[in-house]
Amino acid sequence: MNTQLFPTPVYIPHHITRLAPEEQLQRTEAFFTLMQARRSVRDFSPEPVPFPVIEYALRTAGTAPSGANMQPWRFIVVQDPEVKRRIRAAAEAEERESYEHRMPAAWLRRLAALGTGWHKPFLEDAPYLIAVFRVDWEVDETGEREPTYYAAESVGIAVGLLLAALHTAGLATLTHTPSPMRFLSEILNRPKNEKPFVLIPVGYPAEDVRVPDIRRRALDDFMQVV
Ligand code: IYR
Repeated sequence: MNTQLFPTPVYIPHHITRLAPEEQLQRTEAFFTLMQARRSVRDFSPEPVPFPVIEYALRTAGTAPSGANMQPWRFIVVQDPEVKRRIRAAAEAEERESYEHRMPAAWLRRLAALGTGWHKPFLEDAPYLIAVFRVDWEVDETGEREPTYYAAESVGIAVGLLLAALHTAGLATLTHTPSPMRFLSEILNRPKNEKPFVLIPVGYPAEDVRVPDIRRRALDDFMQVV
């Protein structure tokens, strides 16, 4: 029988600055304007990026809410050119197979408008690749597996905060999901309880970068008030 006592919660005060409605509107509007300018970028400059900026953006990612506060994320920052080269080679091999054999026509038709393909030079050009892993279980003191909860949702929220923080710093990102991503676990020596979630090149956009002319849904299209 498990005789372990359940911990009692410890509460502390929490303060948030109360804003006047005009100030609230002004700030949310300003944040929207900033985020509206974010685009997924597929052409990166090799120009270096200050590492402390990456660290602060990752601290921000780590503020995300998570199931049972288990913070089921790991972020591996890749800057070693040789590791980037291996990641690119493995990603391109999988992506080539996907584009040429695995992806159904409907999917390829969707991607055609974005101009994507299996060549992934950004995996070597970008100064940093942030490989995000989802922790599916932890191992407790007795060696027992303890599951995490809502891991995908938690990591997804953390990645959203990360993209916003990097964009705030004037950096470009791509949420890249080469499929399957098992090679990332091998190349980066990750333990079995971590699953690759997404691979994020980070850097400055290449000079004269162009992005697909896509539209965002209007608010009325994705919000309903009942
Ligand atoms: N992972 C591939 C294909 C791809 C899939 C989706 I969904 C995209 O929005 C974009 C690309 C690639 O990175 O090219």
